[in-house]
Amino acid sequence: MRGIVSPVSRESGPYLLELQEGTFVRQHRKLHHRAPRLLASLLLVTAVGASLTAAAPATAAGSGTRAALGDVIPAPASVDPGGSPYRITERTRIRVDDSREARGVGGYLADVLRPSTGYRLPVTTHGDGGIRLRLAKGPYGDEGYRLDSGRSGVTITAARPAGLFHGVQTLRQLLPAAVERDSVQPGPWVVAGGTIKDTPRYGWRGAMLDVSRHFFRVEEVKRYIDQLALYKFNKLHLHLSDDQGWRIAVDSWPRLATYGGSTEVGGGPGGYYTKADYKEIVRYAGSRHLEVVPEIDMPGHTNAALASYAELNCDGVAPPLYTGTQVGFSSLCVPKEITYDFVDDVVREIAALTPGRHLHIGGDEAHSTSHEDYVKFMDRVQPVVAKYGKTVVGWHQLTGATPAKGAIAQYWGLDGTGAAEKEQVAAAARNGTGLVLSPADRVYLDMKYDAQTPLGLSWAGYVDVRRSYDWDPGAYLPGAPASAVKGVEAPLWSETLENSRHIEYMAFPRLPGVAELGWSPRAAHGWDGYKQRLAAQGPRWEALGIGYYRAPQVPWPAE
Ligand code: TNX
Repeated sequence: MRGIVSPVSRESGPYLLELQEGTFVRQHRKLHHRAPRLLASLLLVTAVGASLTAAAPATAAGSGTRAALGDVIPAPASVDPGGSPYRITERTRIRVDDSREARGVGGYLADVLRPSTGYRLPVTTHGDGGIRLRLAKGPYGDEGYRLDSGRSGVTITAARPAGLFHGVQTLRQLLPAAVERDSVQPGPWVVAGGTIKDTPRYGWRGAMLDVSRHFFRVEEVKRYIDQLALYKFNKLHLHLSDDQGWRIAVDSWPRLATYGGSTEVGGGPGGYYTKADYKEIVRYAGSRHLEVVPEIDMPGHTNAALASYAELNCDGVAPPLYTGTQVGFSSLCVPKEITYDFVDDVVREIAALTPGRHLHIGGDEAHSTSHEDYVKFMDRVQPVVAKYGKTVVGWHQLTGATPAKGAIAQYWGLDGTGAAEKEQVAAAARNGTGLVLSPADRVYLDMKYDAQTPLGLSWAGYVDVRRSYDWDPGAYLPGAPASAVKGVEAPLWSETLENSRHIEYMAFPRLPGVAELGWSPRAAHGWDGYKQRLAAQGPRWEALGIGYYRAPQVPWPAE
């Protein structure tokens, strides 16, 4: 069994070891899941499962409840209920335009609906009525859609396939939770009547997964992607390198992955993505309309690289691999030319694997790099990202250097971060740097909910469900123009998290609140209404096998 080292174990108390090999008790084939790493762990799982699944028992509670038209997360921009509902029957067809992308969305919807309804639900370009997915010009933007529901059918109209896909997520939530199960359920499958017109507030609705501190296999990443898609996230930021592990194959520097990826926090076996694995993650994310944003954290957080290649160190001596949880002790060697050969090779290879526009270069907690060196480093590295056709994203410390034109800074300070640091970020924003907001004491999903939370950290304080939802990204940073805010992102750091079960316990129920902050208009914001809609998601997660934390702030339906 892998152990967790201090300071995490100290912080996490006696529960953590019990949860180490926690795995799914109930699994679900619609979401990809892991096989238990150790057979022996199964016995333990039964015991541990009791503590975590206590949060999500296998009940069909709420599965027959009918959703009102607006009972969706994120809240739609406009909801106009009325008219007859639509009922999906064994005769329903999924009608699509004759394009590969529309067929793709239709096929995805059929995969969601077929197992639980037991209906054939052919995806076809013919006929009338039924569920229609229609691409048409209109005021929908890149991601918006319109959903019309009435006696003869449900029509989702969008200008782009991503809009159809988001409309399908809305339709899914309008159906009873039991629709998410993988065996035939009784139904009926009724969608309330009326019209939804919906378009996102922000174009960046991200989630970050730290695959470095603990490695997550491709199937585990896909499972999280499916969960993100349900709430209309559109960016998956993968933190691919850190002190504890380098997780992506780089042909020109092969030891990064084979040696630098060979362990993780606590001394477990780690792992890395081959290029084929990474492409498969990118493809799968793309099929769910998410852009993968790869991060190679530099110049700090680089012990795994420094351990793999002695020549990257200023003193020419490779440090040992690191399996602890401290930060800020490593740095690439800024004065050495080979550093920039390394960066060029890595950025080139990762850019070539990445169809998305963005490449994240980290830049946080470079405590072992002098300010002067940090600025020099960023001045040399940002043009390399541009040279390979990508837009720079960096943690907000990048604003202490000179952000490249069009760069995006990801703010991870706290509400209480000092005015000077906030002003540095706001000034960059006034100068054209985009902002993605990830305030740690709001949306760091690795922060404990409260003192009893068995996983996670608490350096930014406890973050309960209301706290993670109840703030406004548009007005968060004083002095930053609202137009600079590109959106929000929920990071999930994995010092204490080892598997999908752990991810879900920390992400649910906070993750959907971040989705709503990123998607819904400010006018739709309100904790009292939100907590009701959130509570209604509980049975859906149970149907999907998502082991969530049954937070006391949320009025979950009785079991
Ligand atoms: C801060 S936020 C970090 C990470 C840690 C995280 C743990 C940021 C850019 N750096 O290195 O994993 O806190 O919560």
